Amino acid sequence: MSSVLLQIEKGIGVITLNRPEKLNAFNREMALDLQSKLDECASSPEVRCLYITGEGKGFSAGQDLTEVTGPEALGMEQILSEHYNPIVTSIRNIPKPVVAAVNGVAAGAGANIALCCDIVLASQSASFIQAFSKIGLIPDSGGTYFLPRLVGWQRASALMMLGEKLGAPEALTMGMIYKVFPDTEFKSESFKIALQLAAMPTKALGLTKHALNYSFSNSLEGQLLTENELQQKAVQTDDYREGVDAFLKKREPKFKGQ
Ligand code: LHQ
Repeated sequence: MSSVLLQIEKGIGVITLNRPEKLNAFNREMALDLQSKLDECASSPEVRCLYITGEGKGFSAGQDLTEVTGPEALGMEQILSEHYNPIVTSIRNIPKPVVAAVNGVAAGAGANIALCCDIVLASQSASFIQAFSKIGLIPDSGGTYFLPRLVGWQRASALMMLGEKLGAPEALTMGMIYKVFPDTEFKSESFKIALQLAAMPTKALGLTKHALNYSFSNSLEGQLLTENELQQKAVQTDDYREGVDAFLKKREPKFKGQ
């Protein structure tokens, strides 16, 4: 069985991290497998939204720590440059919405991969841990980039230094994630959001994501120029024409992602 599963259904690329006996901790095979599944979703015209979740009771416990010890251990540089950095870069650059459906514990790189997604949903019993400080590391996989932007400097700093487990409801209050659903309804409710996204104007969502990627590092003038440039692309899509036509005719739009 593959360590990452991909199923394409109803316009959604459902990616399932699949090492449940290790709480979906990342070994090299799983990291490379996730990269190739992300690439497949990026290039498939059938996929209009990605939905990343974990098999079993965890989302992901981050790096498989059995792979970083012993004579066969992979080097830190290799792990970051070949495993996590390409995953985070890919998620940010795929011009389609990516939902993280955090079904259980998300620790270390597992937490930060979830947090770099466009919409982060969690089950009531899920939790987030910046586990790095507990083993003498600094947060990686984009954690020092995304977390302060999501929750503010002070909270990010405390979460990263203390390495405390944060429950989903508290993560929601902090603005770290978008929504929390009861465990029993989590799968269906989170999937509903993915279905909604998959029926939307995909190109406009991809361009929105592109604009957001620059938002925290651009000046106002620069960001206005970026919006202007990206809106020129949005206005040329079939979905834009469909959206305006549907509004004027008081009917429901049928977006095709084109
Ligand atoms: C694991 C793991 C795991 C292996 C649970 N590895 N087996 C980048 C570059 C290079 C080096 C290092 O890392 C990085 C990035 C990172 O991600 S650093 C952070 C790495 N992750 C952690 O430090 C988290 C370690 N895990 C935990 O603290 C706990 O397992 C959490 C809090 C995630 C869950 O606790 P529990 O719900 O109590 O589950 P558990 O601890 O009983 O774990 C279940 C099994 O999964 C257990 O195996 P066993 O055979 O005893 O049943 C664990 O050993 C295994 N597991 N995390 N990262």
